[in-house]
Amino acid sequence: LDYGASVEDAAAVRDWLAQHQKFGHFIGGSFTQPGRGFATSDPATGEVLAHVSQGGDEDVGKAVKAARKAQPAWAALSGHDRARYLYAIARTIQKRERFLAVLETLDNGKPIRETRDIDVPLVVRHFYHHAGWAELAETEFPGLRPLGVCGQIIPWNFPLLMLAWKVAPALAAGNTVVLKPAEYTPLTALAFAEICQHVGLPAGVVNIVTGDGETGAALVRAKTDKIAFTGSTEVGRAIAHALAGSGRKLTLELGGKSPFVVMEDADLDAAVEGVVDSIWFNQGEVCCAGSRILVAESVSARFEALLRARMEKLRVGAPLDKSTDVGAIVHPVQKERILKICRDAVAAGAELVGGAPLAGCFVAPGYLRGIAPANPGMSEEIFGPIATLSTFRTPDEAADLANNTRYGLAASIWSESATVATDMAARIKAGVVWINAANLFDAAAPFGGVKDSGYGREGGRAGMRDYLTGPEVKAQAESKPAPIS
Ligand code: TXE
Repeated sequence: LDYGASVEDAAAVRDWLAQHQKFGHFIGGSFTQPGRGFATSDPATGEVLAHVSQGGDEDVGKAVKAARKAQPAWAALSGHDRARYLYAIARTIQKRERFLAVLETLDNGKPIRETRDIDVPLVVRHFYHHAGWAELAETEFPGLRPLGVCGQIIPWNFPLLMLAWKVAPALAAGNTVVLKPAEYTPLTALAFAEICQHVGLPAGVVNIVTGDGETGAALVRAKTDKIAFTGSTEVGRAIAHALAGSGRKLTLELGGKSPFVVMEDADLDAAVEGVVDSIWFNQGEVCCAGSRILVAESVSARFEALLRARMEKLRVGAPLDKSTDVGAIVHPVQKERILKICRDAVAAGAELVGGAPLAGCFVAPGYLRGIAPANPGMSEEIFGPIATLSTFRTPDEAADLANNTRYGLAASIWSESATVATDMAARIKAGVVWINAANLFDAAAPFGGVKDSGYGREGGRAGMRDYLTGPEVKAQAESKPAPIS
């Protein structure tokens, strides 16, 4: 293996795992005794990494109680003092970034190049950015106050990053949290709990309860003031029903089937690189992946030839090897899900180019061509390294196809003309539209969906607003300069 992190980093992770072996929950500032639970494994090798505990109503209840107890004092700190903790967390993650990158790669299967250069740096950036918001919240949101205790449920595709997206703004706003990581990838959340201890974060401000969907359901039932959920549309819908009429705040970041629109005048080489960043990044396990490629018919043959040549160069393999482009699918269940959608699409007449199932938890990158609009492969989230490829004749048709989905999370448009690109952007119903780019994230830019992709925003001012409550503030509107006549 050509390690993307040093061999010492990998050894440090091995030592840490050997030291722990079994994890309890992190409640009120310390770890509980490990209880009945389950193993978490490296999907690339099947090796068991550690055992974690399965939280039930009682564990969740204790965590919520600890969070409730800690919240008034946390909210009473000056913004500056809360910022100091967030800066300390950011700095500590920065110091441990190689360790966290290896741990994430082992638990999730994603390539080390991505955890090292994308996931963990974005996590650090998120905590630094929200330390700034802790300083500013009082003056930027006059009259608003924290919600109280926030329950947060996160998925397995960007485990530490999703934790950061949820924990950083909640804490900056003066809330305390109970977070449940996904059952496939609990380890970086537990390493984060140690970081909270290391920086001396007051007990109960962050609590982490591990477990599966039942633990998530227990957290939804518990008396928190908000649930922030990222995951499947089905579970999101169930949570929305459970919370209806409760007066508790809810934000949902759900699935997507985002269009990747290549206009006639696009730079085709750049657009092909965009596809690599879009659907073959993170094995396609990305909620905002540009999974439906729509290309202008006049350039589609040239585009497809370039796409295929580029796809065949991608290296699928050992996630810790720094030359790997596509790592392991997170779990055999997810692999089977990907393969089934592809099998059904092919049975219904589509052609699968690439996309072969490989030994273990690996799937080769691929795309479905000649797929009918009504084929479930066109409407369901595949959540793997497989895109669909279809053509359009006119911009009107492109916009119709782009919007022909129950989702509205993201879109990516490729054109050398600013007018063409911005006209198309305005027609697509999605929370985020990238032009000549894909999968770009920043802590300052709000992220979130419309339609069945959910509601609420994470990141930036809008993300902070979703962790505060109180009368709507008119100050912003009032302070707008008068238009120049
Ligand atoms: O998601 P779940 P799964 C999509 C993607 C994927 C599919 C299934 O299409 O193929 O969902 O993935 C917790 N109450 N996304 O089954 O079950 C669960 O423990 C409360 C898109 O893994 O939604 C985990 O922590 N919580 C997505 C989290 O919800 C419950 C990322 C997500 O798991 C629960 C992941 C319940 N009843 C999957 N049941 C994205 N938007 O990025 C489960 N959970």
